[in-house]
Amino acid sequence: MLDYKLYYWDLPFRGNFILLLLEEVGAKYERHGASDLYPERSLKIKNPGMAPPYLYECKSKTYFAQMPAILMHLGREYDYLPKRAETHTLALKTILDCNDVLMEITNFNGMAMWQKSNWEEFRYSRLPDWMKIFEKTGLEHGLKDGKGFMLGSTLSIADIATAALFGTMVYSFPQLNEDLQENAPHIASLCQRVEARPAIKGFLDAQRGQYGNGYCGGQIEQSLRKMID
Ligand SMILES: N[C@@H](CCC(=O)N[C@@H](CS)C(=O)NCC(=O)O)C(=O)O
Repeated sequence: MLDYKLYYWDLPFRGNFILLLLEEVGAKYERHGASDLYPERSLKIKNPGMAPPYLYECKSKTYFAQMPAILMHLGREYDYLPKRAETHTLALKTILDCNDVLMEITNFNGMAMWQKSNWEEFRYSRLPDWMKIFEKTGLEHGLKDGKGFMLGSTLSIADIATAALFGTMVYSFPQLNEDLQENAPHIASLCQRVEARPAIKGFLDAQRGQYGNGYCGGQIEQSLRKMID
């Protein structure tokens, strides 16, 4: 029996946050193109949402939009949420931080293309600060040399989200690997450990084999590549 249908493009960007968790828990899911719902049907579904990703849950016959809400829902369903109030809240905060970084690296969803001056401000000021925020959070709550996780001794949705953010970023733009190693070495190693988990590795190998280093697509990815290359 099918558990979920994910509506998103064949790009990792926001989709991988959900896909890595679905793979990790062994959920049965189908992938559908974003255009099956977006934009025409997005107002007509139960629990309408503005933009992909959308997750359809078969057992409740409901749709969920907003990547952080989808991850929180799956985290609760599969017991990947920290139990304590502080770390539970930090799990949501980590996912929201990830979504802010996605927004910033795409210059607010491609609202305008990157120019050298604002790109450099982002790459050498905002991005390192974001990396340090993840590093400090991890070190304060459970991340150690080669072991431990963002919010304790067990894997949670915060680790999945962190790997979906920075693992994907440095795979798509290897030039940023040095930035991550310098500002957040424990996060770099966490991403590698999460990406090496068997179900996740199988998925990523297949995705990367098929789609290469594609990131968010569109003109904004071209603009990003122009800045980084
Ligand atoms: N806050 C939403 C943002 C969704 C979003 O911006 N999706 C992008 C693709 S990753 C999109 O299709 N945007 C087009 C639009 O907003 O109409 C989330 O986290 O899911």
